[in-house]
Amino acid sequence: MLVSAGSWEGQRPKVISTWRNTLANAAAWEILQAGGYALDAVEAGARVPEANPDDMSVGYGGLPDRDGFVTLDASIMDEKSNCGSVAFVQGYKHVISVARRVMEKTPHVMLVGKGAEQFAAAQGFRREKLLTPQAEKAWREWLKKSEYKPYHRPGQHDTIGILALDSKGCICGACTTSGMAFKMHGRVGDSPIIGAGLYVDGEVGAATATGVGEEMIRIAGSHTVVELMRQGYSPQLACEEAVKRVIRKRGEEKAKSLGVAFIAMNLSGQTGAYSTTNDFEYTVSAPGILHEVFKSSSYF
Ligand code: SD4
Repeated sequence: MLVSAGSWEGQRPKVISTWRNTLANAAAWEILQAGGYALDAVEAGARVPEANPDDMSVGYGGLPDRDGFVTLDASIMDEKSNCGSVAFVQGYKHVISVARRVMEKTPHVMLVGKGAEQFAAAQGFRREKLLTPQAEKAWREWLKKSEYKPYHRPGQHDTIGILALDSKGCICGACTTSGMAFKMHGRVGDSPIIGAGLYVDGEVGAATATGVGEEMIRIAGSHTVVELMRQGYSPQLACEEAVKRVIRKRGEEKAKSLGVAFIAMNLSGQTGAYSTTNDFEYTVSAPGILHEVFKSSSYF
């Protein structure tokens, strides 16, 4: 694992994703290195953990809510600020692709719950059971104490947020998750909320988030990171300022137990990552540095 940026900074094409998402980066990279479009790259990347039953934070195999339902959230955004999102969706694992269809095939940005499921069915997506035996077992174990602590631990909540800059200079992003494990039924986090869990501005750059979504929503986190970059902050300093803003609002004591992390990339291909806690990792792919995992710097 590498700990700091190297000579690959500022190159393109480039992909950055939250956590140890090497296979997702590889899928995105395949498209980018063939000269493909960043939007196709982030969608392809996000679909990898969505299909992986061992990833218990995204798509198929995601941990359910406290009532035992797997409910998914996702969003996608392109360099022209077109965006689509779905929230509180049950029975469809590739919600990132449903979100892209919302963006491309409807006059809307966001569809939720039954309406989103109806739309997915009409678009030909296959309905399937998403609760795996492994996730059900974890839920039954949780039910014994039914203690809800919205803190994210490595390996337990690794929502994927993925940003790509293609060889033509287009920047796009995607974010997909099963949300906080054992959340209240109906709870929606930051991931499908444009500006909170994901934001892209083709003139500036992009940012995405992972962790306790309520905190990102409160400060419109990903939008904040992009606006700071617009004002001249580097992606790294922009991520740091957004995390510190959460900490200032919550106070250090409370913030210690809140996992909140941002990653960002600007149009020059410079990247940044920062977290409240010291367990956050992110994955970068660029010419000469394929799907490398980095440890993020952190406040605590
Ligand atoms: C949420 N931000 O639903 C997501 C959860 C997450 O890593 O990122 N977990 O609040």
